[in-house]
Amino acid sequence: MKTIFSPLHAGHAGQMELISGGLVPGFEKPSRAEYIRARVEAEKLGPILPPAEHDIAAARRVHAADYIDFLPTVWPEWEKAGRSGSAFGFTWPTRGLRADVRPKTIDALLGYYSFDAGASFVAGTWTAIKSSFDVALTAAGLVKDGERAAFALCRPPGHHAGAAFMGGYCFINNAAVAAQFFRDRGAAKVSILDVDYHHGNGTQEIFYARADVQVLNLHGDPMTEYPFFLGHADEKGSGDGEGFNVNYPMPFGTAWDGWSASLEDACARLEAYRPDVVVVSLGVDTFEKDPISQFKLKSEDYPKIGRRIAKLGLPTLFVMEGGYAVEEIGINAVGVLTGFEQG
Ligand code: OKP
Ligand code: ZN
Repeated sequence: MKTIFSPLHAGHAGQMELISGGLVPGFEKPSRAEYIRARVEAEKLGPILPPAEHDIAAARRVHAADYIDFLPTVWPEWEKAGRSGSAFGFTWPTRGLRADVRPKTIDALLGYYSFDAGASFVAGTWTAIKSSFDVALTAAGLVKDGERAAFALCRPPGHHAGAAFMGGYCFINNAAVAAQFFRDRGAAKVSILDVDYHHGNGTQEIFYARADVQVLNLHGDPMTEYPFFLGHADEKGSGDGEGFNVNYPMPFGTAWDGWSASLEDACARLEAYRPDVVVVSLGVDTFEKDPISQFKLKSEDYPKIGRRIAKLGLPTLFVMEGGYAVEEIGINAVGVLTGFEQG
């Protein structure tokens, strides 16, 4: 399978994040993508190709136009305000506050367009976001044109980004953009299978009222795990979308037996839905040694995930999401892909 990769991700570097009472260098760092890229080469998965530039209009198909327009302005506005460091908000329009009035200063806007302080900007962030979007759409184009599968080596990731907000290292929801691209190019139905450790709240929100995109999410139970405020089993979709959103929250410590039972159920529902194409939000932070996660998958489990997905027998786009054990991130992510190729 072909991998689409852009070196422009590397400009999104040195951003800080809040965790456990302090400001620390972001876990979502450039070496993640470099380890994956190196493993794609070492395993001879297939050619690594650069993305073609795509019109940002494709992002507006799933995101609010004002949100997308805001993203490239963040760093210039931050600098204009005389700031350095990482640009992120610190005030959010939660219950009882006004989210219907768009404020004016950069601090206010950063809060207005985010749900946490987990997606911060540095000088190269917008260029990286755009390259990640281009990577997703270029890989989606390969699948649309008949390839059995393609790997979008996206960085930054996307599944926490909603229609009008960023958060959790995510800015543009690459998997959602790709799913919508398939719909716009003739696919009647698309399934998104999100195997990242964290609930893909953005993807769920974007497609929640829609029947044409099925969203299946395997993740740490939001009662105890980030993003905390979405991802429960009783969230099944609304209106036309009722029944087309399925959540599999699992407790801390979940290992292959429990996790693969959820995967099996998700795959059965996916098969019953009979989509034209599958988008896999591929996070490997389910790994036992992941520094910010609490599942117990082993490196030997990842090829089994790929083989099960291959058994669906559908055109498949893999979109990279999380995974923070950088030494093993390539082994695990590419393990899924080689398992798929063998399946
Ligand atoms: C992104 B993806 C506070 C700790 C919370 C957010 C995790 C985002 C994961 N900064 N960290 O789903 O892998
Ligand atoms: Zn994650």
